[in-house]
Amino acid sequence: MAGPTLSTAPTLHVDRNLALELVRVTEAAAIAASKWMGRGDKNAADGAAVDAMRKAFDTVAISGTVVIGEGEMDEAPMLYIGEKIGLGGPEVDIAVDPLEGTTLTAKGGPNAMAVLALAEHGGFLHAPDVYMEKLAVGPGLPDDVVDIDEPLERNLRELAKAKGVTVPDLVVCMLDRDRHKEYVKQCRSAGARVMLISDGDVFGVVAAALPASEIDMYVGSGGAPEGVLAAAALRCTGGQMQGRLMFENDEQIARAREMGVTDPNRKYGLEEMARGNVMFAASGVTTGPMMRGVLRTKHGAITHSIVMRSKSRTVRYVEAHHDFRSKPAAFS
Ligand code: VTB
Ligand code: MG
Ligand code: MG
Repeated sequence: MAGPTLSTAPTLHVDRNLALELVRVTEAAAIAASKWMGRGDKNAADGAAVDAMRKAFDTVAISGTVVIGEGEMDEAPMLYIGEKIGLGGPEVDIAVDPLEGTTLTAKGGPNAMAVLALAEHGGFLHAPDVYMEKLAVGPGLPDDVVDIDEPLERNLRELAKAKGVTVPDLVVCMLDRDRHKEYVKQCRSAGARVMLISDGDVFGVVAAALPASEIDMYVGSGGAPEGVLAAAALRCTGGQMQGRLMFENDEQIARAREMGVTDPNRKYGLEEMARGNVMFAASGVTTGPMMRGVLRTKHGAITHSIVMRSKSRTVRYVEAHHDFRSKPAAFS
């Protein structure tokens, strides 16, 4: 069996009403993080989001196990890997990034969001906290139109052909990092346009699959946990994604093996990262092309979220007006 921890066939039916419950969780995290927007303290912003998300989960009717979380039990007091969360209900696995884009939040930059995904038990790749090399494109394209093992230039050519456009029409998004210099060079010399983002590749990957976004392809390395979260979203929107874990030393490989990764060089497809019925929810902390951030009002806040389910493939945008005078403290 090649894939890690994917041997249990997911059978549970996940209630669609859960989708709205999940949005309440990301809303709570986003509201909490938004208090720290632009205040230069990324750890405080992260802590506030984690705390709020953890409390909000207590009101959700699931028997959840965190499989992608804030770290190991001894380093993360809340939402640690293996933690049981929820009121009780269907057995599900949970992937969270309570504040995806802590630096973005601290600096008031775009696209910070509170993110989570849910799968039936065994549905998520148990990704360790290492980098993952990622490649993603949107829906409606021939299978394997791009491949992480092919040269970027060839992927761009094939993608343009499949979309009926030319390479200069394409926009490729990646994290603005020195390690991506070669990709930038290759994209530009092929004629494609490059969108460099300072942080937040869940946004980059998901945006590549959203019809209203100008991003045609996402490429490059970022967090593996973020890769699994983005894969959950792409299972709902349609789109293609490949990922490969990147290890810097034997210790990381040993740790990954403990988490069920049998082949450290494996190229993961979308279904190997997020399998069976999955749901994805995210709420904007700061405004970006995908979602607006939290707007604080006289007595509350307005939040903007996206929630989707793989089963129906419905993508919902939820604008919520919160009145803190009539809400428990955890949600304000
Ligand atoms: C990545 C990316 C995230 O942080 O983990 C990045 O996936 C950290 O990358 O979306 P570096 O080590 O290169 O700084 C984010 O951008 C934000 O959590
Ligand atoms: Mg985080
Ligand atoms: Mg993150």
